[in-house]
Amino acid sequence: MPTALPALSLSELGWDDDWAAALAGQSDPDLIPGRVSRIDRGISTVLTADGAVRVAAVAGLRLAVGDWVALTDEPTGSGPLVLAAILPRRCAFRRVSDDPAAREQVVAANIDSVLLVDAVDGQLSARHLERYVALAWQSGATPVIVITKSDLASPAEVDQFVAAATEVASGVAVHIISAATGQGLEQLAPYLAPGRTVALLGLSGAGKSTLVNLLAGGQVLATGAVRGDGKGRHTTTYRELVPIMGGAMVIDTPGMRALSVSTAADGVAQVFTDIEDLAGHCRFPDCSHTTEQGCAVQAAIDAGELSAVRLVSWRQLLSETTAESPQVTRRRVLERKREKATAKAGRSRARATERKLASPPPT
Ligand SMILES: Nc1nc2c(ncn2[C@@H]2O[C@H](COP(=O)(O)OP(=O)(O)OP(=O)(O)O)[C@@H](O)[C@H]2O)c(=O)[nH]1
Ligand SMILES: [Mg+2]
Ligand SMILES: [Zn+2]
Repeated sequence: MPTALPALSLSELGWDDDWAAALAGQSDPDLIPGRVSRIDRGISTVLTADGAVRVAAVAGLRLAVGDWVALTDEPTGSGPLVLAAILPRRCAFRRVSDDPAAREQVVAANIDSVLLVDAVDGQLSARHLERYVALAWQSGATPVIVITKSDLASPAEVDQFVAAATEVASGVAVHIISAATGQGLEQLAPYLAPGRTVALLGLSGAGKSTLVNLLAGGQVLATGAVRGDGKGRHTTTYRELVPIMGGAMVIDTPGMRALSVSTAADGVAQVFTDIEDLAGHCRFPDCSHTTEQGCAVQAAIDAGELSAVRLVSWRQLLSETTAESPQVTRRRVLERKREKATAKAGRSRARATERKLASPPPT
């Protein structure tokens, strides 16, 4: 069952003038705005200014948690609200499976920051964190690394964690917190201003739902113990947008392990800006950064300024971003276009039927 949510004003849900303009751009002036908080087997919970409503799926409109949608109460005005449109997303954290034929999933839409939650007792490797950060940059939101459960490690161990995270993600803020002791929570305040939306991502068992509960001031979401081998138990099985104290919204997500960066070329470049900058100083523009004379990347490794492991990682992620064949990319683009067209056609059909029903019978 969806969580019982108090009715919030549109601005508390993140509505602003630009969203209002996007809604006004829709053909129907009587559309009702709402924000998708959860999706269960085709039924979405949408938060409107009058409270939460349940909305049935409409073919061709693939909703994501965090989406702003336009609802209509046509044709009768008294039945359940019907999904009419998804307002264009400002940004979205997307996930693509390694299967090239698979569809892209939007994990969280219209988020301001992505909090990558990494527990000190967890199993998130630096290599894995790189993927998370690349996808977070690609989403258009600001990535932030949150190292949790600091109460379970010594200060020296926590320092090591911070150093490892900083090396992986230069330019990304790193915060150390403990949901058990409350340490460091105040550092998250800037991301949680009224009207802001953050997504919590990370491995199962990292403590995402525990953190949401703490921020929400109550047991809103289920949490689960970590197994003896340090792995989580996949306690959270759906994504959910939860309003928290202070006026922000948090999207909790199930732990994710396999992350493909095949569609995140820009995000990967952003994670490795240090290497990309160095590569710009190599003597040969087509330098492979292996044995060439005047290679600035190898020089940085020799000088101890860049780890060789990071270069390997950069190559690996780059090769994945170029692995998607043009045909597959084209298929994805066509799929998105088809979705849009189907949704539009479905809506005009529904309107034509309504008009027929409303018009007087022929005499
Ligand atoms: N000691 C300690 N334990 C914590 C902390 N935060 C979370 N935990 C525990 O870690 C376990 C996993 O927490 P969850 O919040 O369920 O983890 P999750 O990231 O939501 O996991 P999934 O829903 O499976 O993705 C629970 O037993 C929590 O009580 C913390 O700061 N310190
Ligand atoms: Mg959880
Ligand atoms: Zn080079």
